[in-house]
Amino acid sequence: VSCDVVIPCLDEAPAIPHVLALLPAGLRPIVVDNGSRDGTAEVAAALGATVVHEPRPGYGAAVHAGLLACTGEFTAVMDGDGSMDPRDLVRLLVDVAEDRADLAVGRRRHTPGSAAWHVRWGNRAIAWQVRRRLDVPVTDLAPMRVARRDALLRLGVRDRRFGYPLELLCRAGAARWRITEHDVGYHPRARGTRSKVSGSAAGTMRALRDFHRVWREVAR
Ligand SMILES: Nc1nc2c(ncn2[C@@H]2O[C@H](COP(=O)(O)OP(=O)(O)OP(=O)(O)O)[C@@H](O)[C@H]2O)c(=O)[nH]1
Ligand SMILES: [Mg+2]
Repeated sequence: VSCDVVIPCLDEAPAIPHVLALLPAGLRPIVVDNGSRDGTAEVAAALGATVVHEPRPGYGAAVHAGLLACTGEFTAVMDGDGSMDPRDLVRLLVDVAEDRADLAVGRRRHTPGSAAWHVRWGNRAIAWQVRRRLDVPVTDLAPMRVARRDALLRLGVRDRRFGYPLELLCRAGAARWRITEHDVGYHPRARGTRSKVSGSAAGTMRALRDFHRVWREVAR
């Protein structure tokens, strides 16, 4: 199977070597950077990753740019901050490659210090809404995921900020995709890196605003 791994990164230079080192053989890393000031792009390129530069800021913008750069049959997406283990992608990829799922997603199993209680609780509450309203069988917000590249392109997720994973789940549910969810490890982000989303009040507010916009559109 040919699979690209899109890794959105903003100032993750201290984390990226370990992430790339743990990537299972055969999976091709595509690091998407937009404006890192700590040399993330250079570090990733020196280690053999394809580096894509996206001018627009935002998690969704980075993920979308990475998807456009993918060439393999399958596309995986995971964070580059050291909180996730790329080896967990294998079980997800197998589900899609063996056609048991159209979308395989991770369900974070937190280790101490990986996320504050309000973040875990918030994610779970939103996932519960997705389950209830859209009948999508998930308990987390698809922090790590694998699908076929052409199917992802056709799905047409429009969010370019932090509502991207939520919109993806909503659209996949509406399209009646078969979705499987597997436990994946979740660890404290790498030392020397900084939280962009859930670790600060501003990041959390941004994410909540983006989630609300996605809900409004889904309701429509
Ligand atoms: N290219 C790019 N990557 C981003 C952007 N925002 C976040 N990321 C990356 O997306 C991933 C998730 O962001 P995090 O800051 O770890 O968000 P989080 O996991 O909710 O927050 P923590 O719990 O603090 O780790 C990381 O790999 C980030 O580097 C962005 O604007 N551009
Ligand atoms: Mg993180």
